Amino acid sequence: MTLAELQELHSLPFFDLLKRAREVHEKFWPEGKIQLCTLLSIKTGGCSEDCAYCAQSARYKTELESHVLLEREEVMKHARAAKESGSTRFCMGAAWKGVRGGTPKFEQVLDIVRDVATLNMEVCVTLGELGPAEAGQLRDAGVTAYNHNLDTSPEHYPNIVTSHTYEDRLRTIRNIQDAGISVCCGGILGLSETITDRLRLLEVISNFNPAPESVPINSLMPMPGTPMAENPQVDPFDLVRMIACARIAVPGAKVRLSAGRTRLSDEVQALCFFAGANSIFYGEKLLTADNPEAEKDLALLAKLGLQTLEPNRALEAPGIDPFSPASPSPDGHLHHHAGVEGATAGCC
Ligand code: SAM
Ligand code: DTB
Ligand code: SF4
Repeated sequence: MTLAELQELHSLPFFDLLKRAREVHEKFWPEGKIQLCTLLSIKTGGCSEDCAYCAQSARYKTELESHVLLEREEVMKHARAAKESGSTRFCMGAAWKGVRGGTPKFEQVLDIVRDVATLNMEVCVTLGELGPAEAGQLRDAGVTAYNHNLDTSPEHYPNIVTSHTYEDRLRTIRNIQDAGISVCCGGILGLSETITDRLRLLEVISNFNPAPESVPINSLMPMPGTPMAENPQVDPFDLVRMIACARIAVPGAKVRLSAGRTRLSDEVQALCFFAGANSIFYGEKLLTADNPEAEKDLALLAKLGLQTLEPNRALEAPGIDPFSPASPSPDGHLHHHAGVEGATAGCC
């Protein structure tokens, strides 16, 4: 979608936007189920990067307890527990600028991925910058999706991060796509961005080819010691609008209502599900920050009559109607690698 199209959508009266998003959601996701994903930080803190929202950056004096890369058995313990609790996707995060093939650390990550892949869950990792060879090795080890967020617009990004560029992020995304791994790419609201920045992010993401498999929408969790520690909370109606726009812009992707749910009421979360969110992080912890209790989430889903999704390691796109104006490329997600260049034109 273009920025102008997104601006037109976003400026609709709230209920008109919700109605449009709901129509797209029901068409692309007729079963209306919610995917449960569990996060684990496998390497915490001490990151060289200066992302202004992140408690794991070594540049800021935060209250975080760092730890080195976890051992395989420790990770497996968490992955098994996640599966038993009903999660169908296990997402492992590492506070690194990126990974390099041939290093003992990367070999250890590959071993961890091979183990977790035996559980028959979707296996997602988020390890920072990635080259083509490393992407291929992760795919061969059993990674089904790679999370690499663009977080905001290309214009606002340098106000948030200076230690790497938007171009660097897009290059990694291209490497993931080329390796045939599904891309999980989204952003954060609450980084002192404008509405235009939010819609520019969606413009870029909606022009990925293949389309992303999932789009996480995080709300900033202000972390003491970071430059964004005092940022105000995002207006819940703005969050719902963003979810609705993401649903329309990337109709075949799971839209994940991600960080920040501890500060959302049940009613706002219900509105987000209505507007097209169909995945959440599930379990008491995100990477380092708090998440709602599992029982509380299950109670909310039950109250809303929402069922949870079964695992899908193939990560196939749902039925895509090639004649619908809201459709992504008819070729779908994983087969056609036109890449992200179209998205970068004029952006960076
Ligand atoms: N180092 C890797 C990277 O930067 O891609 C992976 C880990 S990083 C913590 C993953 C994502 O978590 C970030 O891109 C950002 O969208 C989100 N995130 C980090 N800190 C956050 C916070 N305080 N509030 C909301 N989202 C946050
Ligand atoms: C994503 O978009 N959000 C998750 C996951 N992908 C890796 C991470 C949220 C992190 C929230 C802050 C924390 O736990 O430190
Ligand atoms: Fe490091 Fe990722 Fe945090 Fe940035 S977001 S400081 S790259 S862990």
